Amino acid sequence: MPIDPYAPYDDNNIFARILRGELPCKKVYEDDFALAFHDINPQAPVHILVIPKARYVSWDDFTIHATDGEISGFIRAVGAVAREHGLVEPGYRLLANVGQHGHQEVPHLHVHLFGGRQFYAMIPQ
Ligand code: DGP
Repeated sequence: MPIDPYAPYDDNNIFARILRGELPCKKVYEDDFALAFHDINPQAPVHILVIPKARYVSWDDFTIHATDGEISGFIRAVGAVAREHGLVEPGYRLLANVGQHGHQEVPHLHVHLFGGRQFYAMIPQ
């Protein structure tokens, strides 16, 4: 079920539990601002989720309430993960689902990083 974009942050969401080390993940990157790990249900040869360490429900919440340091730290982390996986030259795709129409299922901001193959139509018809 897509999340309610107006709900307060849920400290028991699955990514909060991964951040606290209560649930495992296949970690590929970590710094002060972000954690990145393989998606449990990969949609491409490379499918990594990058999440901020701080408590933000969505891209909307993040871009309203995060500090400039948190925003720049998180966005730089996304770029670093792509570089570390050799995705810059062949290219890659970023996706952030937001709320009901975006079909966001986990209520902790995450950016999907897809790579390792050619992509075509941006939105399936
Ligand atoms: P979204 O629809 O944008 O909220 O995508 C949520 C993604 O999170 C989806 O691709 C599957 C992934 N996911 C859900 N639960 C887990 C988990 O426990 N571990 C990992 N690694 N990924 C998860």
